[in-house]
Amino acid sequence: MRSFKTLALALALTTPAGAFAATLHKTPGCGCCEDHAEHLRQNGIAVTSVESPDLDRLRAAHGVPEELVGCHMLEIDGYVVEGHVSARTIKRLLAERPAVKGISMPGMPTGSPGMGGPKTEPFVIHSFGGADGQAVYEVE
Ligand SMILES: [Cu+2]
Repeated sequence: MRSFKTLALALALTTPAGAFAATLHKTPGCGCCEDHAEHLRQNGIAVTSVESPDLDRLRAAHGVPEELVGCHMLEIDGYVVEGHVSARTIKRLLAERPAVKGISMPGMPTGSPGMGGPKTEPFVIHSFGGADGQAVYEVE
């Protein structure tokens, strides 16, 4: 099982552009949302961005906890990804396919993909909607 997971992860990290498709829901006019979409596209995730005026309702419908609300919401392959999470971490999620609803990096940390400026602190990515509720999925 472990070797299968390792293989799946290796495949996911080397999959050619366009192999993953995603919808990014953003507040109308959000610029850093679009910069994050561009980061994902450059890393092989085909993102369509959609302006969603009622993001709160959408998040509630997808079980995103209030404290884990990020900048924007991505739907990809049955998962929800909140905020400026890197393409690498998203590909890890899709390769490992944990039993959670999604992952999130709350807020808009400086230096994260799509956000300008230097990185000043570790990026903590949480998972939610799993059997254990919320957990730390990755620290980048
Ligand atoms: Cu943002």
